[in-house]
Amino acid sequence: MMMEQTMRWFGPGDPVSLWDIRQAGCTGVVTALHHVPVGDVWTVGEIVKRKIEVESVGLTWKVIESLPVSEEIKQQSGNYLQHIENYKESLKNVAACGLKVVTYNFMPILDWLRTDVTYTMPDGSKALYFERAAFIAFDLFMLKRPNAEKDYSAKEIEHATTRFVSMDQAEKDKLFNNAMLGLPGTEEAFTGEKILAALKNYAHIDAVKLKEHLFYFLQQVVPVAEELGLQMAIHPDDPPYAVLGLPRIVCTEKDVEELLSAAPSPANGLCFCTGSFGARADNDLVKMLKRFGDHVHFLHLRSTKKDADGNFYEADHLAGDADMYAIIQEALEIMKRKNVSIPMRPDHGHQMLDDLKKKTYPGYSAIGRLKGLAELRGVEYAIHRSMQIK
Ligand code: DNO
Repeated sequence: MMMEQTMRWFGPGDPVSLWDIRQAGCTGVVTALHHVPVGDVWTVGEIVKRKIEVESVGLTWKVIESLPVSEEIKQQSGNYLQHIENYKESLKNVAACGLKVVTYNFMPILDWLRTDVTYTMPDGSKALYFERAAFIAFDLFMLKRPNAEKDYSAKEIEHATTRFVSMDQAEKDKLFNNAMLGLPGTEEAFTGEKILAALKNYAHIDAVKLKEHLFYFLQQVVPVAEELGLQMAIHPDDPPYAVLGLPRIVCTEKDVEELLSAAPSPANGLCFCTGSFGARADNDLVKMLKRFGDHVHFLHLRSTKKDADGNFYEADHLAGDADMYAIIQEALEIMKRKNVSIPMRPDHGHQMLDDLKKKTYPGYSAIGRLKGLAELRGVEYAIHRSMQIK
């Protein structure tokens, strides 16, 4: 059994078409109803409409990415109890439409964060990049977050200052815009004021408190998901550590252990993103995969290249720090043992060839992802064949 190969599709507005995705060799897409406001119920009508659209080109839709968790639920404020009820209602509706995996995250305010979404590689293709000194410079000198300096060492502040002084206005503007990019699937960026106002809501929410909120959410929704035959798949935090003073709580093996035991169920699981977990040197990806294999419901395969200063860029899928051979081998072992096919997608990809002339969502160009998928598929195919021969 091979992994189910998918790509993310952002819906009808995505410049990468469903046919492009099919021609890349996928059998399915992962997508979401990005137009439904966060916190509202996904209705059967809207889900079916999207499903028919996907199926009209011969693809399937089984994995949602994402059914977003509202800020109210993360903060346990305002209407959060109603939002949890709405979430359960959405789960019922997606299950009724035959969907299987529900990806979500519990990152406060922001989703993933990069300082440069068009970082030029030596071959001229563009990658996503997180440069720590630039990020600290953004935080201290552009966003001017109150008390930000307390989060950094004197040496880091010195580096960030030198870095900031070296930037011309165009580079500063680019950094600001990149760091303020909104959630994937939207064109909207945050503004400095909006972020600073949103950060205030977390002044009294530390990692311990945020974990309590996550566990409460899980205890509410996981039994419903289990009953419906759905699999919940939490996406790790990216980058996997606190940013802008915000707690990040799905970063390490210990975090995963805790969230799985907070609501024990086969339905409580992971979107195992090798790129996000892999951006920390203390995460042993193969060990984690082995340990949590029964709860891995969806795979994001991507490889970052890190340096000692905390910078990382997204390398070619087989060329980063993640041991993709060992990861795919372990995933195939899990699939064999459980007799299931785990859906995967090549996460992100470089902007290359004709991608460079197009405007796509950062990380989600067609050709770069096609290349990543083709390489990953080759590795999987070879390991799969050798496992059968053994
Ligand atoms: C980035 C993605 C994430 C992911 C969400 C899941 O490219 O992997 O944005 O979709 O965090 O909720």
